[in-house]
Amino acid sequence: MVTWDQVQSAPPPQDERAVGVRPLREGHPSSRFDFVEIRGEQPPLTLCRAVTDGLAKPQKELATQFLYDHRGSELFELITELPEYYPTRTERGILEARASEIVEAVGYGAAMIEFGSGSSSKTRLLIEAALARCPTLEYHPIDISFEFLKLSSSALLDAYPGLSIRALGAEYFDAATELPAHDGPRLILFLGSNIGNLDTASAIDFLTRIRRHMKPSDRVLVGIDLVKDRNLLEAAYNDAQGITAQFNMNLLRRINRELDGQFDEDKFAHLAPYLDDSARIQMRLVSKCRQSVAVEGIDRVFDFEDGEFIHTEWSHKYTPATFATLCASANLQVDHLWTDPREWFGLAMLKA
Ligand code: AVI
Repeated sequence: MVTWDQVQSAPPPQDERAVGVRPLREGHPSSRFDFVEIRGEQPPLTLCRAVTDGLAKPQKELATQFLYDHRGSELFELITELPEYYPTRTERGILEARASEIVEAVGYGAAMIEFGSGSSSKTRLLIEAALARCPTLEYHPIDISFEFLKLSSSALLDAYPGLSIRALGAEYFDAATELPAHDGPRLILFLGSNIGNLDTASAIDFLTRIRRHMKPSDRVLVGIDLVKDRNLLEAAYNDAQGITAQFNMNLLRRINRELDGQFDEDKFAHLAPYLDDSARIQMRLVSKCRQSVAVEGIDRVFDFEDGEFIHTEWSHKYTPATFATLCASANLQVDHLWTDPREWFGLAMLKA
């Protein structure tokens, strides 16, 4: 058994950036667990830079990644359980019904690589289906959160004796160019409609990076939220309990806390309209009046007109055709699309 203490004894990633791959767990007591950190060539975007640059643009914006601090991640977990937020439970339903079929569509003895693995809770369905077919499985979760990787790896290793884990601490884009090697086929997972949060150019760039390293037997499984009635879409991002509003507003709280900002939450509102022409939800923080907000930590004052908004997130919705076009731009082909009976969500299997 791999204990929490054993996994926890992995040293945390260091703050300094260095290019390359650094094994952190030499001599670990469990030969079934390994952790590697991939450091990108670019230094990571800091909140300081994101605020300084993003709020100086004519269309003010804050980079989506800063929604996910500890509190933001907790709030997102709550979002996934909201009655209006259908994507998580719908994707889970598809996996419950189709996991064996999905695993069978990839060759015997495939390794699994997962981008943005988080708690890996939905992935368990695929892991179980794979282990029902083949007694051992190599799983490579990739997440920027070292904490999440440790926690979820410990639980998975305890639950599945046939599993071995080589966790990667990395940003998606850095990991996409360092796909873990495996002699047999690889099933690369990008679940949860996370692709929808990338703008179109970034989504193509991400898929292209993966495509460059794919063997003919490899497959990519992508979770996509499908275009549907706008009322359903807008309800999912403007929930009655106001949890999504708190998730969005947490960004202003974070700036106040980390950069000595003076944002008054009562003077901003959360709004997430569905934009028909680009088939995406836009999360906004709307200024309720004309105001100037100081952010003392970066020595800046930002002026807002009444009704002016800060863009915080895109959430793209696809049709089978628009998603196939996106994939074709990355030289990938949709081999199969599994959906729920209402066709609200899809799991697309891509091949090179
Ligand atoms: C993480 N991602 C897929 C969510 C989505 O649906 O786009 C993020 C989210 N933002 C607001 N609610 C959920």
